[in-house]
Amino acid sequence: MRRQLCLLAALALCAGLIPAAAEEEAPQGGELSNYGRDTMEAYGTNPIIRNIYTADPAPMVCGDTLYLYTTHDEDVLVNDFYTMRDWRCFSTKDMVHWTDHGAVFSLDDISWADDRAWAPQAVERNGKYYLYCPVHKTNGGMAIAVGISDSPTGPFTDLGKPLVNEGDWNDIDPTVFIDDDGQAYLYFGNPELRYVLLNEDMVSYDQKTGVVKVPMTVESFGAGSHDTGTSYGEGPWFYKRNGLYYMVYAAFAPGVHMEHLAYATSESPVGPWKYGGVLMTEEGGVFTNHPGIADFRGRSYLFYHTGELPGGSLFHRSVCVTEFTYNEDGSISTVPKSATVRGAGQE
Ligand code: FUB
Repeated sequence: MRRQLCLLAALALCAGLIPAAAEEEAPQGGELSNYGRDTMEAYGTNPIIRNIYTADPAPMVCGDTLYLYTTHDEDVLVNDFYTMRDWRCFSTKDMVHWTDHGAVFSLDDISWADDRAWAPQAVERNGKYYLYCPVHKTNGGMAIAVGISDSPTGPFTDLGKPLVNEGDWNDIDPTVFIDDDGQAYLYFGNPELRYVLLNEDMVSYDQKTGVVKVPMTVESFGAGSHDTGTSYGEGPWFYKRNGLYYMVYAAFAPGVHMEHLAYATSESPVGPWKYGGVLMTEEGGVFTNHPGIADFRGRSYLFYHTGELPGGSLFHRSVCVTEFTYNEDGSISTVPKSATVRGAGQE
C-alpha cells in the first residue's frame, strides 16, 4: 500500500522537480508544494531539488544512473529542531534532469525508532541495496539502522534491529565503502570518527574487531573547534580513488561555529589519516554541511547542502552539486559553491 502511494506521489512530484525561476514569488516558511513547477529556464541550477527541503546528499552510481539519497527537512518544525521523518531518493542520467522516487524508507518502517531520520548512505552488493541510516531509538539514544531492498529506489525494509548500537551521539552519519578485496567498511560518528568491519551480509559486523575508534589527532583532521580539538565534526564520506583512501567530512574551524567541508587521506582503509585541507568553505552556507562524492560519466561531483531555497534555514536545507577535479597528486583544491550545474553530456 505504502509503495503504491509512493509511486503515485512520485509521478505527481516529477513535474515539481523542474526548478523554479529565480524571480518567481516563493512562499516563506516552507510551503513549497506548488513553487516553481514546469519552469524550464532553471534546469542546471542549484539547489537541484526544489519541491521539498532536502539535506545530507548521498550519491550512488549504478550503471548509467546516479541515484541520490537525501534526508528530508519537514516544512513544519517540532520543538524548533531538525524535524526529519523519511529518506528520499532521486535519480538522473545527465545531472540536469531529475526523477523523484519519493520516500523510500521512513521512521514508520522502523518499529524501534521514533525520530531523527538523519544522514544516510546506500550501497549495492550482490544485487541487493543497503541503506544505512541514523535514527533515534524509542528507548533513547541514537543508533544506525539498515534498510534492505531489491531495487535502488526501494522500498527498503528494516533489518528489525539496530546494526550499530553504541547508544551515544557517535551513532550517526554512516558512510559505507566496499574495497577491492571485498571487505566493507562502515565509518560514522560525531564528534569521534569510528568504524566497523561489515560482514559479507552487509547487515552485521565483525564482533571480534568491534567498534574501532579512530585516533582524533590534529595530524589526521587538522586543528579545529569540535569536541576532540580537531576540525572533524560529522558527516564522513569514505571512498577510494587511484589507490588513495579519502575521508571527506563536515568540519569546524578554530573559533567558527558553522561547518565547512574538509578531507583527509590515507594509504590504508583504516588510517592513519593525514589532513588534506578545506574542501568547501562555510561561506554561503548554513550551520551544517554534508559531503557526498561520486564520479559519474567521466566527471567528479561534490554534493553538499545550503539553505538557499526560499524559506531556507539551518532546519530547512537544500541539496546542491558542483563539479570538481583532483590535482595530479590526488589532493583536492577548495571547491567553490556553485549556482549552476553543467549537464553530464555538455562540454
Ligand atoms: O541532517 C541531520 C544531521 O545534520 C546530519 O546527520 C548531520 O550530518 C547534519 O547534516
